[in-house]
Amino acid sequence: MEFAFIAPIFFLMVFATIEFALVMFVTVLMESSLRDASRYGVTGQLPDGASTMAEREAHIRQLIADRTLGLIDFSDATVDILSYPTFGDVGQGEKFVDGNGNGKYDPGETFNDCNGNGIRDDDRGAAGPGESGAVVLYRMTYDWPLLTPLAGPIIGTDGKFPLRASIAVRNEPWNPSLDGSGPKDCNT
Ligand SMILES: [Ca+2]
Ligand SMILES: [Ca+2]
Repeated sequence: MEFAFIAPIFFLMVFATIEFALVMFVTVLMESSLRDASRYGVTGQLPDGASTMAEREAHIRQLIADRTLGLIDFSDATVDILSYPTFGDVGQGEKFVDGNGNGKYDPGETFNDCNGNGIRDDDRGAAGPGESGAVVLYRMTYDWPLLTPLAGPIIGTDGKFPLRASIAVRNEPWNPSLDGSGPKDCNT
C-alpha cells in the first residue's frame, strides 16, 4: 500500500536522475569535442590531400562529430565556427554610424564590414576556422531530446533540454596573411 503510493514518485526521481546524468555526460562530450577540434584548428594544418579552407573546416567539423560518439543528431545541432581579429571582438556586432540616432542599425547607414560579407551583421565573426593568428570561436547548441518524457516537467521544456558549449582560441601564426594586410580593426 505504501509502496503503491510512493512508487510513481520514486520512479520519476530515478528517471530524472538518469536523464540528468545523460545531459551532464553529453555536455561534457560537447565541450571536449570542441576542445579537440580547436586544438587541431589552431595549428592551421590541412588534412592529407586538402588545400582549401573549406576542406579544413569540413575536417574540423568531422572531428567534432566523431568525438560526440553518435550521441548528437547533427541534423538538429548547430555548430558555429567563427573567426575574429581579437578576443574582444568575439560576439560583438559590426560597428555602424547611427545616422538617424535611433540606437540601432538601419539599411543605408555606414558600417564596418568586419567579416567582409557585404552586409551589416549582429555578430562580426567571419565564417570558418580562420587564418593565421585569428581568434576562433567554436560553439555548439543542441536541444537534447529527453529519453524519459516523465522527466520533462522537471528538467526541460517540450521534451527537450537545451545544451550549449563553446570555446575561443587563437590560431598559431603559421604564415603571413595572403594579402599582407594583417588583422583587421573592427572597432572603428
Ligand atoms: Ca539607426
Ligand atoms: Ca558583415
